[in-house]
Amino acid sequence: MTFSISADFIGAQNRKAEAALAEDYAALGRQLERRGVDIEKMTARAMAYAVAVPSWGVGTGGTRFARFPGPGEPRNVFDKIDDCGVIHQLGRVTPTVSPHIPWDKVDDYSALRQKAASHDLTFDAVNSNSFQDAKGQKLSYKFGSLTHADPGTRAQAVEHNLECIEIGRKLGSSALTVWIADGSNFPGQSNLNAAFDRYMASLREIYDALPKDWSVFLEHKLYEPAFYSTVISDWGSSFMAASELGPKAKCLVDLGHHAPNTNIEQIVARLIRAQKLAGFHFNDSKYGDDDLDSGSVDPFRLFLVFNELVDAELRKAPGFNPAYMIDQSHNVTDPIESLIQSANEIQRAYVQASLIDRAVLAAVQAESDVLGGHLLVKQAFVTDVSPVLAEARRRKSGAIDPIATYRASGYRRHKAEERPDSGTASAGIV
Ligand code: PSV
Ligand code: MN
Ligand code: MN
Repeated sequence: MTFSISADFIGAQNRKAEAALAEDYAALGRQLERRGVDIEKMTARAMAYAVAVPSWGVGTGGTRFARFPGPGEPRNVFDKIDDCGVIHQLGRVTPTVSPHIPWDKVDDYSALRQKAASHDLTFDAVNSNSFQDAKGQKLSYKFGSLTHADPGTRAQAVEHNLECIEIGRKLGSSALTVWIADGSNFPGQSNLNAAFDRYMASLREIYDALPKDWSVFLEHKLYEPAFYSTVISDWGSSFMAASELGPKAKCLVDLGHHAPNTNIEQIVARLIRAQKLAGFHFNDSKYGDDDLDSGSVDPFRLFLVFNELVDAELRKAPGFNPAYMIDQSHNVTDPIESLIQSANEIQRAYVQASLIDRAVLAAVQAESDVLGGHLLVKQAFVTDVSPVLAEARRRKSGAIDPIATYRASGYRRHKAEERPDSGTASAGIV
């Protein structure tokens, strides 16, 4: 028997926090009422919101300098699912897991699906990986994968993506996320347009193999590991590719994959307008693709992204159905705590953006009331909706204070005993 956190334990922890929550919830309810906002509607929205956790996020990440594994790390994808189960059990906002192949390859996918179901989890978009050489792989991706100059290497990378679709079908997923590291490190190393043409030819093969109800998410990234040019470097390249491929291809926005100071929320708005927004890899950053915890450095930017998303949702923008996923590297924290906290911050941004009266905002904008518009947005951002998030968790049998409950449960200590050979999984060190 492996250790798990019982519903009784969560109930007992919640009882200690219930009275304070009721007080805070009532006070916030009165404040919102004065602003014409019904707190119950906000709580219902919080309860309906969901974001996927990355299977690779529950292992300790690292940098190219070092990795410092924590105790009781998941040893394989089954352990990872157990950890994802705890994140959802306590936080109640992460009912899906985004797998990464080959890191999560197993012999029996129906067993993996059952394992996930035992935690009330299902699978979200499958991430392919042609940015590393897998064990026993015939041809290397050192000089590229889907855009490699050698047709054999390209064919191998295409084949890998087709295998990811097959695995995804078995797991009940309906999307493939493709991020490639292909690019160049030296001017003259690669023909910029020829590389893009090869990308299109490879993606065409993958696109044509997609099952009827599937989508392919194209993930752009400005730089790294290619430091001179990257084939799918920006939303322009991604949009060009997705447009040429067809309606099943859309553009995935990883918040860390842009130049500093880029107006990401405007990119999001444009992609919504073009019906090409696939979804997100949420994380935070200060300098580059830092993969820091969502909302930890710049929660205002996260909120402004959600301002566009909620605007699109409420006006029922055509084709708007983004896949929300987290993509972070937890190098110095307990990954379970980081993911609980990050999902909470993402959900917070969603609820904060939901506070804005869209009709009033449109009216002040129409009058060019500059500060009026800004104040409406800012007022929503500075509203502490923590009681709404806690109440949403309580009503869904989660923990009022999920990180405190996790710590009190001793889950990590138990896993350290149960997983003596941990620290070995190849989980998210990119
Ligand atoms: C690349 O930086 C990336 O963000 C891609 O989404 C990968 O799938 C992910 O990291 C995990 O390595
Ligand atoms: Mn990503
Ligand atoms: Mn990244």
